[in-house]
Amino acid sequence: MTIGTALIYDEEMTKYKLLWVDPACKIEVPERLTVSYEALVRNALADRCVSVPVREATDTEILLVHSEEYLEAVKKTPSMSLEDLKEFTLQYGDVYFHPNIYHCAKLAAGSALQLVDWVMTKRVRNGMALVRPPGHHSQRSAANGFCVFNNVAIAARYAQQKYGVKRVLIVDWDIHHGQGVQYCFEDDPNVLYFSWHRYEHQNFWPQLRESNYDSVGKEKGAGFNINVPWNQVGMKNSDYLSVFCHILLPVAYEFCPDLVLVCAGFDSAIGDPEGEMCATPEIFAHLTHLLMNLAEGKLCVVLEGGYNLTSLAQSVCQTVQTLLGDPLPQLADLSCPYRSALESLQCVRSAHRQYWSCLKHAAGLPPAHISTKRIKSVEGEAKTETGEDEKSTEENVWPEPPKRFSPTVRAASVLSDDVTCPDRCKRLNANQDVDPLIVSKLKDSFISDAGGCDTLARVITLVEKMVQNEIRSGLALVCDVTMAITCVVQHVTPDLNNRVLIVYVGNGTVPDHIARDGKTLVVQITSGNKQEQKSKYYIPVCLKNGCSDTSGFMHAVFSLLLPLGYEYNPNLVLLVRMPDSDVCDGVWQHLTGFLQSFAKGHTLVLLQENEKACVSPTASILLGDPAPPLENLQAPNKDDLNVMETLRDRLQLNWKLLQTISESTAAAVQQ
Ligand code: Q9C
Ligand code: ZN
Repeated sequence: MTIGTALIYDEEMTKYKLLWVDPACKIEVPERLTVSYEALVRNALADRCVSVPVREATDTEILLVHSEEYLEAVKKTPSMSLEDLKEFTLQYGDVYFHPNIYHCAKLAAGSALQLVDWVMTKRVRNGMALVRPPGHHSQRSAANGFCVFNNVAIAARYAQQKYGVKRVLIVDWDIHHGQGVQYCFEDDPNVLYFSWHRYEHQNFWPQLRESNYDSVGKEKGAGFNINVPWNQVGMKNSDYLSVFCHILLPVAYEFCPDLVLVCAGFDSAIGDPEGEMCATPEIFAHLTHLLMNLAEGKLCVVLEGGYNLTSLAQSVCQTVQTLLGDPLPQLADLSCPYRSALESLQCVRSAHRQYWSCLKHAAGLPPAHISTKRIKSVEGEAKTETGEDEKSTEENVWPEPPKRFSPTVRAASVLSDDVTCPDRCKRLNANQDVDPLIVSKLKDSFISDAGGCDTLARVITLVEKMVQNEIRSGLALVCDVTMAITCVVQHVTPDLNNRVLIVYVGNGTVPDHIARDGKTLVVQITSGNKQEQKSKYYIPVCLKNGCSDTSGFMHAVFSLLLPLGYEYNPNLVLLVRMPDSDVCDGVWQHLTGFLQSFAKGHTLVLLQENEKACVSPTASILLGDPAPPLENLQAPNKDDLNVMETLRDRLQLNWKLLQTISESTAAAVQQ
């Protein structure tokens, strides 16, 4: 089921460049593509992908987005003289033409279409296209911002037309606003466009009023255009993750796309001269992973910007490696999102609360002091275009992302022989695989019947192999979940560096001694009333209708569990399911998928013995198969929302990634 990842690249797209002096355009160089591709080859990633050939987009395809006049004008550029090209270029903003760029622009758009073809026909699960020129700034009748044809916009229309795809999600993580994409789909409720971008109160290119958070789409498309303006430079991993957890993911799951396209600009990464942000290349592994279970895994990533060649190449590798299914890198020391980021977050959530039921409960108004008017930058403080900011680039040194090692065994199970499970999941056998030392140790510590002890010994063996990085993730049916949790925690936490995230789904009592010292963080999603929180490290989320409530459950995952997990940064995740939990398979599968963001994918799923039916669906996710779409996410129950919001309010003092309004605003509201 886990089919491959496409990689589209052709050297031909390196064969155009800037032929005259233009400071605005000098960063868009052919090496952007060669360094990205060479890094994929060097890291043995290119070889693991399915190499898909490029093709030119046809006139008809280009005309899905662009005007005939514009296409005809661009068609003339290959035969133009240098002077004519310069002249032609002048009518557009921050773009250049070259005799070969028309050819490359057709290949770039065609690459995006090839990717859509291969994904839609299931020849691959997902993929990435490395293309030049980029696309997201180009408009119906205009080139702009290094872009000639709008590759991703064309791909979205093409998917709708050729494959009858209904809903397309476009995630634009480039640091510039893809205004071309916004204009194309502004009034279209079937294409949800999300973009975050450096904005600085309209002082950053392209300096458009309509890039602000209050441009939400028009007419029928109202609510389907989401702009997240960054009003300061220096945004970091936690700022990006916060926007994913508190805006994009809940909305994307409610939208329930049939296809996801990414405008993948890596100028949003550290070291980039345009973005001047501080997010590390590893963040793109996480952004990619968080999108990988939407649309049954149909994810097409298309290169846009990215101008620091080192940062770009590393970010591309992180993205492709994630598409291939390798374990995610840990994101250590996630700090509090910046106040400016929280202000933007709050503005976006309040602007969209009328359109999305997952945001209904968001604070009603943007903070009072935030104006949508342009704030003129102060003289002297303003960044000039004269290249005077070398300093900031120098300060940005970052370590090369560590190698992401993949254990040889992707998933293993501890099951009795009568329980069926996909063959790709390795069964840990009682006789061959268990260290007798573990068995005798267990017999000493726990009073238990011989059978139970044998299972526990296999579970501990499994955990040990996960710690040793021989196995990535595991699954076990045990007769006493509480006992199993205790054993596992006692086995791994004596190592002072180990932290275990325990996600406990359903009713039952988590042993008191476990959730106290910070070596474990317990998040329990349950029905009915749990007593007051015992410590910072025991967090009960009580849903009125229990875990059967899909919307409430997913809301808890996005607004609580993911931020908590990222901030806690565990080395092991224990996912526990009680028999009466009533959580539906689909929700369970998405939860299992999300948890693999943490602990380098080391997730151990513990199921109480009569939960045999969910063994296969769980194993399939651990093995990397995409989860089925969750259709029809309704508004979460009002009482549940209140419970979760109250919880978030209370916990955000300790857990900073839970915040959705800035502290200054919170203080102002309380006065
Ligand atoms: N320093 C893409 O990333 N403006 N295009 C440069 C401001 C043009 C970016 C001048 C930036 C275009 C695809
Ligand atoms: Zn860009």
